[in-house]
Amino acid sequence: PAGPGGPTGPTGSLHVRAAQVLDANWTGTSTVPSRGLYPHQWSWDSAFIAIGLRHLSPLRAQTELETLLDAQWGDGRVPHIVFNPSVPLDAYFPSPDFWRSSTAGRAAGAPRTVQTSGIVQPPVHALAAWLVHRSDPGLSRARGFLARVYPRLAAWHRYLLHRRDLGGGGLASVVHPWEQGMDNSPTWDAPLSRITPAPARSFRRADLDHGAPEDRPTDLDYGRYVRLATDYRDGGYADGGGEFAVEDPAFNALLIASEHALARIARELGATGTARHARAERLTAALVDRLWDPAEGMFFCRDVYGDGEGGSGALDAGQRSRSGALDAEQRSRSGALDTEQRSRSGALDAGQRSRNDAHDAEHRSQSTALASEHRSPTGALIPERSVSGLIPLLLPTLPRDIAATLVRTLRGPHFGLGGVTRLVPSYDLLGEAFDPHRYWRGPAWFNIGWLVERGLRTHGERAEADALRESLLTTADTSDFAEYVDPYTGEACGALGFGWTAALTLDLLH
Ligand code: 9YW
Repeated sequence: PAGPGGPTGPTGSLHVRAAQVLDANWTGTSTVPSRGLYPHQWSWDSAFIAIGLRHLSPLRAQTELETLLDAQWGDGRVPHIVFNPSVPLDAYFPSPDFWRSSTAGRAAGAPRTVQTSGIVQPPVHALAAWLVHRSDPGLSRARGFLARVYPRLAAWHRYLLHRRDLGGGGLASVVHPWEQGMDNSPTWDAPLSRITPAPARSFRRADLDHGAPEDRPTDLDYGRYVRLATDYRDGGYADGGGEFAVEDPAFNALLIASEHALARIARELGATGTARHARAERLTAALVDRLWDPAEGMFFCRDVYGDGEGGSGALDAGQRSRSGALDAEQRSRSGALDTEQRSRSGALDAGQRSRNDAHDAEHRSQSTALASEHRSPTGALIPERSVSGLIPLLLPTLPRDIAATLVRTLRGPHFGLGGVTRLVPSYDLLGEAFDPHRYWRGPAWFNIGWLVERGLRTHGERAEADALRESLLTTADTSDFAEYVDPYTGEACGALGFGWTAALTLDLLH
């Protein structure tokens, strides 16, 4: 297949150039996000990269995910970075000697042979594993791919749903801004302001060797990131003792999408998957219950240790009136929900089948206990419009009126889709902290665009999805697969030849 306008650029089609980026970033067992800036394996990058790689080589895509899961900790966490031992320590900060996973993480079951970070990233992996399987089911079955990754993915979700339910309402919390993936989003400013920064001279920022300082997080941000990570490490990476805990809509929406994918995987392996689908539905209800703000027309983060009154409607009257009321006609517009696709069930031996059923039963009873024990909302919603609050559009079973409202918010003045912006900004165009070039404080990112495109398509917004797809492909092309871009102009920022930009370009071309 060719790019949007056929062959582009002197070196060939968009497809060929995207494949070249992925080849250049491939290490033999996984793909780096960027050769210069990020020379190791990153967790959610690998999931997005596998989604694109499956069109080039389903085997490489499977290997990408298996390499990451090989570094899983005994408590189920999948680390956000798996370090490449042949890369010099000073190439990236924080390096393995900062995280000290094999010693500080011993109680949490960190692997002994590979060095990793001790925090996590959004759980896109089961979704990626399912999509990778679907690209070549024959190869997947021959290699026993799903049978090998299923127990690991199940343990990963179990970790998030139990050890990370710090708010007690059934959702997973992140304990560091790096875990949510949008490092310096204005959403973190309030919860981070309570954290005493580590002194600037106590660490050296390797990121500034590769990126323009005005496009990157500030030194003060880094001081706080370092403090949070140091405290977590020094507590043996045990959960529940920290000062930062946030329930994030994108993180939880991806967990829900992955739980539905895990249900399909279970079914392919011969179990019913029903309990997992049901649990995903309960999580969707918790997401709406705890993070949806009907007056603002989007989801917000909940600061679990914040001192607001909690409940939805944490935004003040001024913020509310700036966003305007929804009119009835727009509210009633709703996209067609995709009928949930059930996977064909594959043949499995009886032993495997009963192990999977036992898994389902275990989850059913744990989730029921959770739902009945914890009900009251804790903390306060953070009144910052991050694109994270639109990502639940990805979920096919989101209530219709909520999906329709999210589409309206995307098109409205805060995100400008189909109007003033080329791509979806990471943060409110009208927000005081908006900066079109500074990392997650405004620029558009391709993984986010891909998720929004999928959400629009899922809810029947075909014309809007087609237009966004076209914009993503054109901008990936003209920006040389940039890490992120100015949402108005598409001007490239950060690293070029970025892994998930190339991978998701390939996926959109198919
Ligand atoms: C850093 C690798 C990672 C992404 C994150 C992004 C950035 C690392 O790069 O974090 O050093 O700031 O924010 O989402 O996974 O691409």
